[in-house]
Amino acid sequence: MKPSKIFPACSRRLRFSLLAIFGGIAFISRAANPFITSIYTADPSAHVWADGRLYVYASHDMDPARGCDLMDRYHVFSTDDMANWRDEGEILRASQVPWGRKEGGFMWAPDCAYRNGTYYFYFPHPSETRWNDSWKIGVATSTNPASDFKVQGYIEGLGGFAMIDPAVFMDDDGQAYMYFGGGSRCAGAKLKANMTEIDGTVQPMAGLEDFHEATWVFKRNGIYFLTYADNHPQNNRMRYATSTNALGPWSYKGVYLQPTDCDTTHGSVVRFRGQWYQFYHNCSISGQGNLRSVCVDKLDFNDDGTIKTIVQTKDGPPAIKPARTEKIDPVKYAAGSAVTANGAQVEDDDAAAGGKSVRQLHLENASAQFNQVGSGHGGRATVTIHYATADNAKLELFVNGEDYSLLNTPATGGWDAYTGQANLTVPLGARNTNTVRFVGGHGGVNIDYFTVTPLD
Ligand code: FUB
Repeated sequence: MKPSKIFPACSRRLRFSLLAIFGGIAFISRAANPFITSIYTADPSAHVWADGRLYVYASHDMDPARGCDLMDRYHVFSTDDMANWRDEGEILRASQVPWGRKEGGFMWAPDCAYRNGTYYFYFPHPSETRWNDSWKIGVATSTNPASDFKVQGYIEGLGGFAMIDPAVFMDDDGQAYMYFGGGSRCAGAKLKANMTEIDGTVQPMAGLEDFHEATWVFKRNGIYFLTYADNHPQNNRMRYATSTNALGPWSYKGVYLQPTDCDTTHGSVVRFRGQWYQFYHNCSISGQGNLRSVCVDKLDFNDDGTIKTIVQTKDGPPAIKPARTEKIDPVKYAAGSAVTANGAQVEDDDAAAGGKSVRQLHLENASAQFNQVGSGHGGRATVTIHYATADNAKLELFVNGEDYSLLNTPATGGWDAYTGQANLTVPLGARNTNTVRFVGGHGGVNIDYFTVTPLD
């Protein structure tokens, strides 16, 4: 593991502990923390957009991890009720950044802003092999909140050292501000109306105590709040400061998110239908500091306007309206149609809904491929695998030959207990031109069937 020069929290010796046993999730899931379990996600930046949904822009911890070096893509998740979360799919990966370092990786904590019909996605990424001194804040744009982003370039004139964790705050008067920083330095500046250039000078954010990284700014009752991660030994905490000016100076207020079980911490604060929420990450699924999972809990204020310490829960916040019925038209692909290889086999199985299951996926490189998958015009679709396992296992998902990373398939209680679900949203080609392949070798998993649910 490569040692980090400026972000020790990202490359500390990984702590190993027993994997937590957790329930599988479905495309439609009940609220729980972490609220995304099929893949590892971190650094959640939450926004409510005009369509009434709450969107979370997260980084993706690649499994297995090497510090935070291998993080090379972003996923977006959305909800309309704080209970049912939808994977909107991957929106950007390192190989799509023309000016990015040739080795990829290092797609760290992002943010997104909206102005005049365009969504601006900001992401920190190094431009050189010597990543530590070559950070840039890239900008990708789209007319959709969670798809079709194209890299436009990067914000010029910011320098390269410790330039991570961009956060963009849009003030009531339409003025946008960008904040960023790591390695004990936090800075902020106005953005021009084009959202891609700094307007004026970049200023240090004065008045913060023990700043480490993970800046976020929001406004309540005319007061600006700047939240950030501190340097608390072993496990960072979230602190905050307030100001009557978007660029400070700031008045330090204290710690409001105590350590999670993770060495890093990173959060965002958003108001959704009258309730404030704190998004953050922990390591409760993996027990590993660089395989993190996004969580959310309520954030409340005291009468004097200070933030109450966040209560970190396993259940998450309550749904804000009865869970709705998603408009879903899933297509089912049964185990019986799998083409197996390297020891995987389709076997008769009374416990499986389809009467057959794919087994022996514990063997290295054992795989089940499904051909002629898909229908309609293609686009984003959620692949949800239904499985049974006595192991805390994983399956590698390939779609049309592209590696979409390991999916967590945690224990369901037995080889016949087909209650497990894991999902990921991926791009599909038109009609039935797609292949979906599950590759094992990471613990045993019996596949009953998988579904494909179009999003676009
Ligand atoms: O996820 C990579 C880095 O870890 C982020 O940029 C930091 O804020 C910390 O969460």
